[in-house]
Amino acid sequence: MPSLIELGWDEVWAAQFQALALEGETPARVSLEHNHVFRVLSPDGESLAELSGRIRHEATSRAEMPSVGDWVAMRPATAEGARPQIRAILPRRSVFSRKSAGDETKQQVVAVNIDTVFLVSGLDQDFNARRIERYLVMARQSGAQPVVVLNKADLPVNIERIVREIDAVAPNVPVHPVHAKGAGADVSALRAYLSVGKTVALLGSSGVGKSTIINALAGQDLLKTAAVRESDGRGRHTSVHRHLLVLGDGGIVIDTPGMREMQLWEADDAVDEVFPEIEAHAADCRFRDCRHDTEPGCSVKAGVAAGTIDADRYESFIKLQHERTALIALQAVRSQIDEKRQSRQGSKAMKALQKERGR
Ligand SMILES: Nc1nc2c(ncn2[C@@H]2O[C@H](COP(=O)(O)OP(=O)(O)O)[C@@H](O)[C@H]2O)c(=O)[nH]1
Ligand SMILES: [Mg+2]
Ligand SMILES: [Zn+2]
Repeated sequence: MPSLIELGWDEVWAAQFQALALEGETPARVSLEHNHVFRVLSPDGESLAELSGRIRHEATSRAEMPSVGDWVAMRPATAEGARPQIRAILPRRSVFSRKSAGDETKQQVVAVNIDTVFLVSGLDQDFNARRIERYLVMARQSGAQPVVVLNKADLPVNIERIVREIDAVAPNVPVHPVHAKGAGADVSALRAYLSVGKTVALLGSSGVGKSTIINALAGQDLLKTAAVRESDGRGRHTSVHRHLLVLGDGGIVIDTPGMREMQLWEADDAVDEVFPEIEAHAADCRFRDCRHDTEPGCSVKAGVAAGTIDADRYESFIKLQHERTALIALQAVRSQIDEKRQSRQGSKAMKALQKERGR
């Protein structure tokens, strides 16, 4: 069984736990989520826990429920046979979110309390700079450190050229080509991110080899992997759940299923951070709040015209900025609807109470 330290526990978590937990509750980390039942890990082993009524009723959105990677205060199983129960969630240090797939304006939490995000691509697929930029914005926003991992380095491709291309779109981000499967497999470059208690989440399309990388790091087949369909080079969706695992040599990994849509949920300054060359020009724009779109006197557009800013990067920046602005508008509408619903519920409850009292 992993110790608390091996699960990522430290003095700060301990202090937060002290402040939140009641007597008899113990700390545990959520490793898998399955329709409101949660698999949690603690030094006592693995157990299935359910949510306390309070969390279920007070959470105003799915994002306020436990997610894979959360530290929780748990009431152990009782002698009477009641299941362990999650009573509180410790404040999250990092949150990787996306907008949930489809039309709804909802936050989907992908993983929390992660130190590093591996953005995994397969060298058998066309490398997509735009997708990497998008993932980088989301990773920066999460608060975790992004690392680009290029898997399947055994394939006959020009790795140096691809690494150069990535360096151009991901300045200041480490890039590691690795080889996870077959003779000569080597993922040792990734071990530096996996010291005891550190948590890494692996993200990327299905078929890029996320589960295979975890198996290689673990030195055993902990996770199922799937051959890529030859027809379209896409992976099959083997993993449907996010899954947190503790490695024998130290370190914690979170496997995620491939997600087709990766739309931003939040991106305060993250877009600017991923496009430092645009940020650098922005200081010279005529308007301080220039969006570098149609404003006159825009130094960024001048940079694009002069060729000092790459035109594709600029397009990508504008697209992500628009997505971000549209999202903020949608979120505002959403919260108005929620407020109305809550006040309606509130007034219903008030009427019921008045009726009760009047009797
Ligand atoms: N050639 C090669 N194939 C790999 C490598 N890593 C994984 N694969 C294969 O890629 C396919 C998808 O792997 P999987 O781990 O299931 O991908 P996931 O969907 O990202 O978890 C499987 O057939 C793996 O055997 C690698 O380094 N080289
Ligand atoms: Mg997988
Ligand atoms: Zn501008």
